[in-house]
Amino acid sequence: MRVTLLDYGAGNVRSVVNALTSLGAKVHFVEGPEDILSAERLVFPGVGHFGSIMQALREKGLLEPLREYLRSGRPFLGICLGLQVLFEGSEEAPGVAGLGVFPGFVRRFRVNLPVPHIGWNGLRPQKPSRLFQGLSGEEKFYFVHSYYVEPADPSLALTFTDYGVSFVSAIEAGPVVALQFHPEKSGPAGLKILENFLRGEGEAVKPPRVPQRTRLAKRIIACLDVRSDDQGRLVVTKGLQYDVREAGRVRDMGDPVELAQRYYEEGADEITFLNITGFRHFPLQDQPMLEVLRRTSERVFVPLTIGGGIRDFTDRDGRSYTALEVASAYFRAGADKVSIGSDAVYIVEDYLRRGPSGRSSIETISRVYGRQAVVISIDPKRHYVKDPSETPHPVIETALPGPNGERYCWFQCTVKGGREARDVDAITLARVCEELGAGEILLNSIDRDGTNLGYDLELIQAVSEAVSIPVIASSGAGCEEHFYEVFARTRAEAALAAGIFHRRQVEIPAVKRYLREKGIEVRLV
Ligand code: 1PR
Repeated sequence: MRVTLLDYGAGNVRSVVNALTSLGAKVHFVEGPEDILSAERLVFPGVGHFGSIMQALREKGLLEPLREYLRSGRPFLGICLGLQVLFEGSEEAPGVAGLGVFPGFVRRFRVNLPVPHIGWNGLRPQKPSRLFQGLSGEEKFYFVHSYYVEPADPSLALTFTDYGVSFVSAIEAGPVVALQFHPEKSGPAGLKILENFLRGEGEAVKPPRVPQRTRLAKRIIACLDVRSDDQGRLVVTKGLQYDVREAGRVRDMGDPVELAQRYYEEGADEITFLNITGFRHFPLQDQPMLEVLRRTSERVFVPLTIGGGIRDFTDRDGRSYTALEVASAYFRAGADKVSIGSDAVYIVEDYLRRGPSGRSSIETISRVYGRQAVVISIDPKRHYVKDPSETPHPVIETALPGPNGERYCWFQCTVKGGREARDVDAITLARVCEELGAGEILLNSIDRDGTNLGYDLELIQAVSEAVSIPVIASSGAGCEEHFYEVFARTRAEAALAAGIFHRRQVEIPAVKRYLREKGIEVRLV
């Protein structure tokens, strides 16, 4: 089945292509106006900024062909910005006209909640549609956006979603459908919607169980620490307090692509790969890691994050690469987000001395790919003091006293996989990174990593209270109760674990069922 894809060149459309291909579609790219006019089915996955997308369409001479196609009665699927540009204009780009196919405007969220709205949320269908065939109504879909459409004609709304406000999360008008969420990143439910669009036949239905109000789910993330073993093969490994060797050999927990696929099938809401020796090697020479990402993104349809070695780099021949170039290679290989570790510490040290440079990896990558694509991975260690006056860093009074009975501690950042401690604390680091454009914090703990003792709740609470972007709690999960604790007692939006999943001590479905029973909103597959 032939699908024409409109890629205006701003972002990663690989996941949309992978999802369509996995459903048997043959994807052709729009190269000029005639490809739009001759398309049988057109898919428009918009990424980036409303103003840039409209400018790119104008410069490529695609505006009129697109309007003509939308009037032609042939199937159209818009995704995210591919929905928003159908309207007259957006608060994101005042004065820039949209396609104006439907009357109405695009508004920014003005809610007392973190913006962008990132994560898995539900749908409240407003009318029957072929797209809902095979759905129960309880599924959740992956959203990442700061703006939503307000159609002037209420009958356009296909679904509503709640996030501080009820907003239109999908529209349908004859053969034209457009979705605010990303079906290509929404697991089996998203693939079902894409399949229903591609089939384009059958009865319009309403799912049997429609929620009264939809809720954002807390996310469960599976993390794969990847490095070469002593034979040079890339393997998933797992450390204890960051030491990944056992009897002198790198612990081998399995193949990265196979494990990622297993976690996807078990219901992981995201998969994170950390190339843990990325600080030593140059990641663009690390073709196997790019290949792992490519192969994973062909079969795993939830968001993928990659970390390790995202920084400016000069290779042996003296050629320099920017962190943005490194990140772009990862996005092209199928990543949705990159995670920055050591470089974030150096950036914050520099910021505290001189203020923002405008050229750091955090600033450059978030300007091009958006805030939501930049995660900061922090590797802190507890540093105990007898009295808060001993340090200029923000201290907490801890319920877990230090080795000499110290009642206070601060959380010291490290670089190079925990090998080197720096004079920066995790709270300051998180705050500055948010200001520079980071979209999420992945908060590890060297003290808890691999111990199964539970998350460092004091650390997670301190950092998540200091920022308004989502915090992913990491390190130490040992049983279902630990996941509940972190959601009940801190403001973490997501919980990440590695060892217990690799060793099958606890599996993802069991974690989610436990959380659901305790009243925590989760996505069940
Ligand atoms: O500094 O930008 O090159 O990034 C390197 C990345 O690799 C950082 O994100 C850093 O956290 C990670 N990393 C470096 N060395 C190690 C190591 O283990 N020796 N792994 C490492 C960090 C921590 C988590 C782990 C959780 C959960 N691993 O990723 O998965 O602690 O584990 P658990 O559930 O088993 O307790 P750069």
